[in-house]
Amino acid sequence: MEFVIVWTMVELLFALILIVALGFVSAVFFEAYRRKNNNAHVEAPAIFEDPKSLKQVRCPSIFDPAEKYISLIVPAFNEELRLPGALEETMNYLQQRATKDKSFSYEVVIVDDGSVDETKRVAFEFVKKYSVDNVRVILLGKNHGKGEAIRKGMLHSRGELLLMLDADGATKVNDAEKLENQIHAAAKEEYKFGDSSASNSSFRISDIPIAAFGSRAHLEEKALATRKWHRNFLMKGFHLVVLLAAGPGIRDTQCGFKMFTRAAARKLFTNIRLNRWCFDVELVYLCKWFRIRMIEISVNWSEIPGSKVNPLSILNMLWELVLMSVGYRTGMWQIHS
Ligand SMILES: Nc1nc2c(ncn2[C@@H]2O[C@H](COP(=O)(O)OP(=O)(O)O)[C@@H](O)[C@H]2O)c(=O)[nH]1
Ligand SMILES: [Mg+2]
Repeated sequence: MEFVIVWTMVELLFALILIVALGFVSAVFFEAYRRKNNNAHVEAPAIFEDPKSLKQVRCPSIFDPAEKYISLIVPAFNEELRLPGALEETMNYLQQRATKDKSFSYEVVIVDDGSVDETKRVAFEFVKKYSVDNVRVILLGKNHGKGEAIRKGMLHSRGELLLMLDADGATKVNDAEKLENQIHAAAKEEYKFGDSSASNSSFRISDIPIAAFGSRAHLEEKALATRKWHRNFLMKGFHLVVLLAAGPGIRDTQCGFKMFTRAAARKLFTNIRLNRWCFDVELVYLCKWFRIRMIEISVNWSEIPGSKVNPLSILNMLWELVLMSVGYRTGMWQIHS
């Protein structure tokens, strides 16, 4: 009799595991299918308003020709405390560069998706101070995630080069020059710029698809030595999953400091489907698919208190990576060029 009960328990457990696994697989396929046409995205128009005149400003599109040299896209969610300092520093840097070099033009696009603190007010204060031509705010209403905020910012910016950077100033903005220099060098190489037979006059950096990934991989050894073993274990595990999902090429996919040429951004951000923490991994996958040249460049990085990453984000990361693998590998997610 006891023997029978034991087996019944094992069977029950087995059935339960089977049900959970089946449920998970169905959920993945359902969600991947739902995102088939990128329709998980927010297609609300991005409307910019000049807080001084209260007039609406025409919303640019990534398909328009560039009007600025560089756009900085800053995702900001509940950043009333961290945004002001980092943004002030960024604006000082940009203004200094513009004073020195008359051909340097810029814009900062802050994307807030439903912050419940004073982020919106803080951001609009910067618009007032620096004018709507230089600082713009996109409000997405409700929270969609960092990836979605960046996607929206990229699709409505005007730069030849587009830089995404975190609102906490974890990477100092002057490292942008490192990325710019490497992009310029790679572009020249790609088009044999040094070759006198190439036509230099028609050369526009915005037309050459290149992605520069800021990287903290050079800090990894030190981090491994100082962090708790379980965090290192998690990190190694994450690297392995990323490798399986997107393949090799970029050691640090998750750094918040990345620069794209307009041509690259147009291809990448019209296709991207992940909207939270793992959109960076999808960027790597898409770069490879499009054969967009990727460069990984070491940048400075400081851990700023107040991170929005929590244990739930880790589950979300795994979920997004599974979604992506299923979406692309089953052919459900088509890439449009
Ligand atoms: N718009 C938007 N930004 C987000 C969201 N989650 C994170 N961010 C932004 O992403 C950047 C990096 O976030 P942070 O919490 O510092 O991540 P960590 O540095 O990886 O620990 C910051 O600018 C955040 O405001 C979100 O849901 N929406
Ligand atoms: Mg941070």
